[in-house]
Amino acid sequence: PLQVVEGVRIDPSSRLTARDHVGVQDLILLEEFSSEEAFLHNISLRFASGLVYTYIGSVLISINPYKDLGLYGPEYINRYQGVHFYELPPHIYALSDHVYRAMRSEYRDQCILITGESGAGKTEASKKVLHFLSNICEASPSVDSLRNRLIHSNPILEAFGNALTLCNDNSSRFGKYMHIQFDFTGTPVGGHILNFLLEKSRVVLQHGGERNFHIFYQLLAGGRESLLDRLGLARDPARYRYLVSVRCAKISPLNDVENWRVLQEAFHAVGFDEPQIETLFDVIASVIHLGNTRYTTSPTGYALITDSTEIHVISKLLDISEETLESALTKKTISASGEEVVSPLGPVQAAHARDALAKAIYERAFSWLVGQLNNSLASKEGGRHAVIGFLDIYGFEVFQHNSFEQLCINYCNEKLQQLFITHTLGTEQVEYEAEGIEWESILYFDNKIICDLVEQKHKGILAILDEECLRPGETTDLSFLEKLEGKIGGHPHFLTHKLGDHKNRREIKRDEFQLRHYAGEVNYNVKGFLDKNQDLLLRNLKEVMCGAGNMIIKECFCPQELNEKKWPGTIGAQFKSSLGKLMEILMSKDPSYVRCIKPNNEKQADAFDDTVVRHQIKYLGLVESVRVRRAGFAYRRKYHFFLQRYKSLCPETWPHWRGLPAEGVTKLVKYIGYEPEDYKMGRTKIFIRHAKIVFATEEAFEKKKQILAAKIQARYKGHC
Ligand code: AD9
Ligand code: MG
Repeated sequence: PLQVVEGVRIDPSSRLTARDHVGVQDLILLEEFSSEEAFLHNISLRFASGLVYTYIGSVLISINPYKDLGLYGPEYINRYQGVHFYELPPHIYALSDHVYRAMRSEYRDQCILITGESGAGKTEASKKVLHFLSNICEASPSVDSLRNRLIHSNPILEAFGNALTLCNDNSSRFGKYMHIQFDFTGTPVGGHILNFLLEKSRVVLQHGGERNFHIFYQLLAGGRESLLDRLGLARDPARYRYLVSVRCAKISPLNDVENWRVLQEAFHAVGFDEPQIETLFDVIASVIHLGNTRYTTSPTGYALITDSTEIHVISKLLDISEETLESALTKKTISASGEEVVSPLGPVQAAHARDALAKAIYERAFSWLVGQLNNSLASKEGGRHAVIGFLDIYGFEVFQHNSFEQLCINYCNEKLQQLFITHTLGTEQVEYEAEGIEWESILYFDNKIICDLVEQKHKGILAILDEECLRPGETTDLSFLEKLEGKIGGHPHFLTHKLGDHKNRREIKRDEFQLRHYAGEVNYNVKGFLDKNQDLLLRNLKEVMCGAGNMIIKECFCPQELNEKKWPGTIGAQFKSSLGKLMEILMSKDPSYVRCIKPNNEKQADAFDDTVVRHQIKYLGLVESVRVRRAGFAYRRKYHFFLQRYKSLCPETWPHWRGLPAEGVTKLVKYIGYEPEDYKMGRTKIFIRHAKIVFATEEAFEKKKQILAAKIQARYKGHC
């Protein structure tokens, strides 16, 4: 037992950590630490008691409860403020507070990386972080106003960037990195949002059982009669081709009317004015009408628009000429040797051009919206700010049919896993070295090999796709597949139908390739890859849009674009480059992790599917994370911090220690009874092997505080 002054004796085996008394709240404390079963058993036990949060050291594991646990009210925000990380049961607020304190104490940028598969709870977690951080300091008119704008930016982003998918009723279809800026007093002064690759193919096509972006349905369900009249829209989404997927029979569980109301409130809170909102809905309505623009085929085989009702409405909404729009939707202009040649489009090409326009309008309007939010959140104060960023991106996903979008999404998740590995498993070793501490290394799966497979220059899948897109002559999606087979056929994480060896693997169709991702095998259908990667919008359509009177369209399509010689690159190349920049941003900050886990695939409350969870534990590398922490030292503290906190436990260090902090810590831990094998002294920190020692010390500190408080009170009474 630890010997502590004034008769306080602590037994380190008393599991002081288990303050919520179900399983262990930090998985590092598991007896059978290396077993996946013990891990699973512990979190399922906790889940059954409504304890959805558990730590692995400073990493927070969060299991989606799929129900309201009443854990996030103002009383929780108060409770978790300024409290030491391990003193209360694990919570997303504890992590947020920890990050905030870390930012304040050293005024260093922090980031919180929230990862997990689709539906695991990332977006909800990011909202909790935002909520906590925007409520962290004393109310003042400027703080309240910023808080209001920060909180209300979410419903806007979700309405336009989220959709119902088979994995998640409110699935993020774009990546979001948001940061809050703080001044040197720790007061939030501004915010900024970076958005990544919106899944714009959804605007024109959704898979069975899925929906388009929420905003379309919210507008039809919640918009006032007069608004819909002005936009020329009817209430029933079934009338609009873009809003009803081929086999979409699912009744939405979402409350579109209520969400529309929340959205209107949000628009006003972030400072949109009425004309802006009206113009935005003109744009959204024009996309819906574009979807209903139908073509017939002329006797010569070209596309004709016979019913120009839709063209008429769109022209009015976007303030463009009806004739030019109709012409641009049925013909294309090619410049050849200084001359312009106009050629009519076939019906398939025309439909394609129309869909490309709808996608471009929606995507650019979305970016415009993010730009507006950023204007509203921008800090008015100059000077240096420290930031806390948090990343909420689309999670790893596998559907029956996976396309280019899933490849981008899953590649992005590979990159985040890579970051986690480097930071938590790799840096551990670096820190021990820097501090001069010996340790034994642990094996873990490093997914760099898969990141390389996708992104490597010249040899990676994206590079091969670009090459195929740029190769003159007849290239098709299938020729791309063949090229892949030829170039990366031997890669251990790549397989096609032709390459064989399908043992224990998902069946691969002839037009698919399979990647063995860190999180599982995914078959990608190559149909549409070339098109999606090139993302061509016919020049005439761009020209029409550049001439629009609608202010948002005007801002989204600028005439310079028509003259620009420099091509921005393929979608794949742009995505790779923006991910690269994101990684740089994240690497320049101190990271904290939230690993979200989905308890079942049915979006059900109170259902914990062992197989589903076990799979996630495995691929997230969680057991390895525990092992790494256990093999080394569970906890570490800078000497001065450790001494500052616990100095009252030793008469030699209390109330002041005048020597070097490391010497004070040595005196202190010897006095309270640490055994030599319990800890090691590094260059700047004390490393403590088992967390239970820290908790025992923490408990002793609590008791000591009580004793001291009682003494002070007694003295005070004596005086009276
Ligand atoms: V995706 O990759 O964007 O498709 P996410 O973001 O990981 O996914 P999301 O946060 O949207 O998942 O959570 C899915 C649903 O689970 C939410 O709409 C809630 O209904 C439910 N959820 C998630 N977290 C919580 C929670 N802490 N408490 C209650 C939750 N319900
Ligand atoms: Mg999400």
